[in-house]
Amino acid sequence: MSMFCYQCEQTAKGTGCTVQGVCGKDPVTAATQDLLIYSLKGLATVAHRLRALGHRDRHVDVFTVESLFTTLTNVNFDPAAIEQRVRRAVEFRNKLHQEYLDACAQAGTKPQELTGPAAWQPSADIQDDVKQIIQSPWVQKRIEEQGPDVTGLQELLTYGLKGLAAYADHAQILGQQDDSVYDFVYEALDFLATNPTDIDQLLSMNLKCGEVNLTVMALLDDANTGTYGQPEPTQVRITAKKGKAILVSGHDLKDLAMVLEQTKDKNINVYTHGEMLPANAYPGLKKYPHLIGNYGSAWQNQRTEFDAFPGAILMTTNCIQRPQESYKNRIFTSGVVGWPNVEHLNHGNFAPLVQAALDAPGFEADEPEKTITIGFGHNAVMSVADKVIAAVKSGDIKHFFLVGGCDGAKPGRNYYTEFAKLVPNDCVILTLACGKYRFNKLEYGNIDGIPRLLDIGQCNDAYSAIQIAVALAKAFNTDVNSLPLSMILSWFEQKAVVILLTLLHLGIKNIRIGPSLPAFVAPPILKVLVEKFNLMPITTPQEDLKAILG
Ligand code: SF4
Ligand code: SF3
Repeated sequence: MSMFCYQCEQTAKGTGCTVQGVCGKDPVTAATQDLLIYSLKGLATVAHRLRALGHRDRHVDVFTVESLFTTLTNVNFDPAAIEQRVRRAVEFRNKLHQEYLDACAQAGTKPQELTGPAAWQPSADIQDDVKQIIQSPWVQKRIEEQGPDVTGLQELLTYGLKGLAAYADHAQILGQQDDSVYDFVYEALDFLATNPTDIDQLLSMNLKCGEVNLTVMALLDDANTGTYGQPEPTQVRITAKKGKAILVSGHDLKDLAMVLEQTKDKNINVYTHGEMLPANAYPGLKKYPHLIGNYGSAWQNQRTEFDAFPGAILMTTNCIQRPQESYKNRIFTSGVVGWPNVEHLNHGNFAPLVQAALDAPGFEADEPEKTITIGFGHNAVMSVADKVIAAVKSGDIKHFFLVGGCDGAKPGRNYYTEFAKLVPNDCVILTLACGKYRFNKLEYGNIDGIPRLLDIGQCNDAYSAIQIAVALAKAFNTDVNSLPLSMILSWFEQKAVVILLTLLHLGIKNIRIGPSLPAFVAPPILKVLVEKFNLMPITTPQEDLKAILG
């Protein structure tokens, strides 16, 4: 075995990637990521204690959150960039440690002696540490030594933190931060640094992660809507127009805004891809006439779609895949994303992207116009709440299905297409995240003028879905679990993990999850989740619909 990673849904054989990641992650990158997580635990151990003495450091906070995000599936495959973060984590830890000693001296208290990751010193050449991990991967070692249940719960928390960090980073980029969020990130990493084995404690820390993530999602909602306005129902073109072209993928709205600004008088058309589709519904982004619409579909189709795209491509966040030679020179990364030898654009300077678009041929002709409707965030749905409530009361709407989450390459994900097709005509489908590409170009019609498919937005907009559910519950004087609403979720990476933790923290029951269960949730832990929350794996669309609608 040269690596061990089981953090995402496509993990090899449903148990763990041990030779090479299915995502393309190699053993060196995997081991360097393990080292980064370890060094962040050390940094957090010190930061957590220092914060208790009233000392905070925003620079370190942002670094910690960005570093966690870096290790999320399909974000950064560049071991050199990750190694640099390991060094900086140790530097920051040492700096904070000195501040901790000074603060203790000032307060007249005895500093705690720090051990484990907080005392770890990297080898002169970090590659020596990396080689050791490759010989004996740490997560695998913990599974062998303390069992899959405890290790799985520790990793569930680690992955929850990665997801939370991704959302916190997005919010922070647009100026929304909260000390309580950083406090929790350090508290949880410090907790993990002690190698906790108590199942109840681990479960409750996981639910706390879900709770804090709700705060993060609210911050992100404020950040997005405060900067670009409330998304509004919008017809988005999904076919190309003649001309030079740039494709922006991932989740980072600010990067897209900067690209739009820097191309506005360049005669270049800008398209969204994957999770960037919902950007077309924001007033502050759709005001640019050269934001043409969306091109392509979800992340796992990018190697074909980017190959066919006759322009330049920007990958702002997950999910990047190994670029093909055919477009390696016209794809760029930004933010925490990285791929060896792919040009990384820093500090909002997208000039190389613009130049690559001008050098590429562009689309030769307009494709026939086709559109889909998006933009049903909580504000838009709430504005027609009276209509929705009346339709439910009159029996015109019988049930709501939230069919949302990640997409991926597994054939089992056809379930979601089939499910959406089979949903009866008197039911409404709410959707979000990239899994919607499985069914968002089908015709659904409407009920009393309410579209039967309501696209809430990115996975980053899960807060909107929660707000809509809570508002419906309030309108019907009941709780979310008693609504005619079923959640059918698809997961792939760690952002979906933390959203699930948030839903569980909110006490939401009867969630169906697929296409397969996480490898890191061992059977005894699954049993607890089933007993407490009636969490269910998906079966077949027919059976699940029958079970829900009777
Ligand atoms: Fe495997 Fe997923 Fe880990 Fe990649 S991120 S190595 S595919 S488990
Ligand atoms: Fe998709 Fe990667 Fe998760 Fe934002 S882009 S949902 S998988």
